[in-house]
Amino acid sequence: MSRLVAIVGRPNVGKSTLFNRITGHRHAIVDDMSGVTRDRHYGTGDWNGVEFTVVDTGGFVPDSEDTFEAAIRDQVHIAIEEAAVLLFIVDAQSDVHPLDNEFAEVLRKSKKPVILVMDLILI
Ligand SMILES: Nc1nc2c(ncn2[C@@H]2O[C@H](COP(=O)(O)OP(=O)(O)OP(=O)(O)O)[C@@H](O)[C@H]2O)c(=O)[nH]1
Ligand SMILES: [Mg+2]
Repeated sequence: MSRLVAIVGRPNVGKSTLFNRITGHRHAIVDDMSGVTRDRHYGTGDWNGVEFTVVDTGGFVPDSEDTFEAAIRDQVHIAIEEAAVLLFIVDAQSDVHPLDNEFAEVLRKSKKPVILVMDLILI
C-alpha cells in the first residue's frame, strides 16, 4: 500500500469527518460520542491527480485498561507503522488536551513525518 496517509489523534476530534471529506464518501461513522471508530478504515483520496490511500483510526487513549481502548491503541500503532505520513488531528476549539500531549510523544517516537491539523471547519 503506497502513499498511505493515516489520520490519528485523541477521541472525538473529527478524524472520521476528515476521512469522509478526503474520500468523498460517508463510509466512516461520525458521532458526538467518543470511541466510535474502533478499527482501521481505508479509503482512497486524490490530490491534484495523485491518488493516495487514507486510513481512519480510532481515538488514542494512552495507558487505559479499557479493553476497547486498548484494542484501538493496537490498531493505531499498526496504522502509524504502515503510514508514510501522519495527520495529527487536534480540536482547535479547545485548549491543548493532556491526551494530545501524550499522543504527540507517541508520534515523535515513530519518527514519521507528522502534519498537525487543527480547526477543521468542515461542516
Ligand atoms: N463544528 C464542527 N464539528 C465537527 C468537525 N469535525 C467533526 N465534528 C463533530 O465532532 C464530532 C466527532 O466527530 P468524528 O469525526 O466522529 O470524530 P472522531 O475523531 O472520528 O471520533 P472517534 O472515532 O470517536 O475517536 C461529531 O459530532 C462531528 O460532527 C468540524 O470541523 N466542525
Ligand atoms: Mg472516528
